[in-house]
Amino acid sequence: MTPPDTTTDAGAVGPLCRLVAAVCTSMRTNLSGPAAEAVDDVVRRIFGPLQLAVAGRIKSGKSTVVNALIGRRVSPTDVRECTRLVTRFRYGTVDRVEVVRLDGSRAQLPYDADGMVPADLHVQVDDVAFIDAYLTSALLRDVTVIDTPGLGSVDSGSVTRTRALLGAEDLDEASRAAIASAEAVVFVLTQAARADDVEALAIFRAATTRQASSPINAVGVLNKADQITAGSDDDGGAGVPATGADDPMAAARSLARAQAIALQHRVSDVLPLMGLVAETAEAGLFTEADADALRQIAALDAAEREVLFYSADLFLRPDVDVPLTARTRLLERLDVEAIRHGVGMLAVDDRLQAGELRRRLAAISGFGAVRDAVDSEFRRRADAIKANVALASLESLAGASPEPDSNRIRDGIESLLQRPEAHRLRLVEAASLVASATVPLPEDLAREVARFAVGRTAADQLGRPGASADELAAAALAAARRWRSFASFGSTPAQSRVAHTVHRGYFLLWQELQSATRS
Ligand SMILES: Nc1nc2c(ncn2[C@@H]2O[C@H](COP(=O)(O)OP(=O)(O)OP(=O)(O)O)[C@@H](O)[C@H]2O)c(=O)[nH]1
Ligand SMILES: [Mg+2]
Repeated sequence: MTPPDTTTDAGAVGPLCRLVAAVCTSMRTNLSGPAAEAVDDVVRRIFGPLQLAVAGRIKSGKSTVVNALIGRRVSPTDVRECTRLVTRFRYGTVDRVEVVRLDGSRAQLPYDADGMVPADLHVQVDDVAFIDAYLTSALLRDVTVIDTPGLGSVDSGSVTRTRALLGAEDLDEASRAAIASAEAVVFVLTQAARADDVEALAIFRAATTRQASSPINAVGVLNKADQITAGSDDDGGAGVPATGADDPMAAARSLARAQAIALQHRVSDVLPLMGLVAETAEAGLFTEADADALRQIAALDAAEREVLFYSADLFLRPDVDVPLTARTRLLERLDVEAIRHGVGMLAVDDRLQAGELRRRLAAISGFGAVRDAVDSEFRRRADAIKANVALASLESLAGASPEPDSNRIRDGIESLLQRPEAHRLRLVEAASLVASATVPLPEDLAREVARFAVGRTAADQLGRPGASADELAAAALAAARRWRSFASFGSTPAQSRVAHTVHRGYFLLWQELQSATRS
């Protein structure tokens, strides 16, 4: 078997992944060449970092969010050819860009002078499958971040858009394949054209495995929060001025809540974000010169200053006593609303230096919550997420393979699922079904199943932080009883199957906790 990718540490590989990998290794010896190779691929992915795709409509700010996550401005955020291609940002000790052609050959390139993936790839774009960009970044050790081409079209209302939304022209085969390998997703949404966002999400789901987009492993980001104005749209009637000095995110937060409810079966939450500010702050692009420019704007006559904040055009009007180059830079790094907030911070304390301004801008950008979601919902749950995706890959491989391979793979899966320690895999699958409302359950039960399926410790799983082992055992037993009666009474056959899985999960956990307290 080809050795797994060793360019990363195996942080994501936990007991469930090891279990699936062991079953793969034992089943592959009886398989024919192509099936064995496909199983090797599954194993390679198990031992690689979590594959996190950033997806969304064209120009929603996907590349900007990618850069903020990586902490470096590497992915181009304007209209250039590589934005139409899938780019995988991977951990590597030597910075390099590899263009992977459809025939599998690779061409190496350096990053451009600005440290970005180069605009000119020196190859026919039609021949390119995707781009692998290697760099050192703490996040990339455990997570490969995949920047995806925008779904849908900016040309709203046109025939092109409708056809594009039907999926036919959205993704070429190579992009589709690269996206299909995603194990978790950040969906970048915007206020504008929300119907497009939702349809983009549906197209993305169609291009991925079922597991790649359920609330278990998908989170939404409401980007361009700085441009979201209350009352300008049906945003739940936030009634808060967009520029409210107290909470610059108030309008965006309210809209994000409404979107989270609308998309509750697709994503775990929708988090408001000023992506551009996050990128600038995280990639260290806010300099003393920028702080100086903000200070100069703060020193302008109040009326003159307010006119600047009306629009990007007015911000760059020629007759203002702050150098145009400095204002252009600010506009590119923060945009008008965040500049206004920066100026507001200086109005309170004009001694703030670039470092502190950067920290405060980062704090209002909403990026902390996005990073936490990636960390706690994806990176730390990677074992369960990856193992479940691997299992789904094996199931579809069984379906696609001729006999006797098909049966052998199915036998392997069956023997895996018989093992008590693999029950968590069934739980994660059940939780995905419930979270995506494929099997509807009352909201409190749905939340319980999700928590139980992906919690890292027994206390996490039972929602009892700080409880003693005895208390946890009692809670597990009580929950097992509750779910057994739910499985038997008052549920549909599909709900009953889920309830049996959850009941058995609690029962196994109770046994485990019992034996732990006895030893
Ligand atoms: N005001 C504002 N602008 C943003 C924000 N996030 C991104 N942008 C800008 O929106 C434009 C598009 O951002 P990209 O990151 O290139 O968007 P994308 O989704 O990758 O675009 P495609 O790959 O072409 O589909 C850029 O000019 C960004 O600077 C934000 O939070 N606020
Ligand atoms: Mg892009």
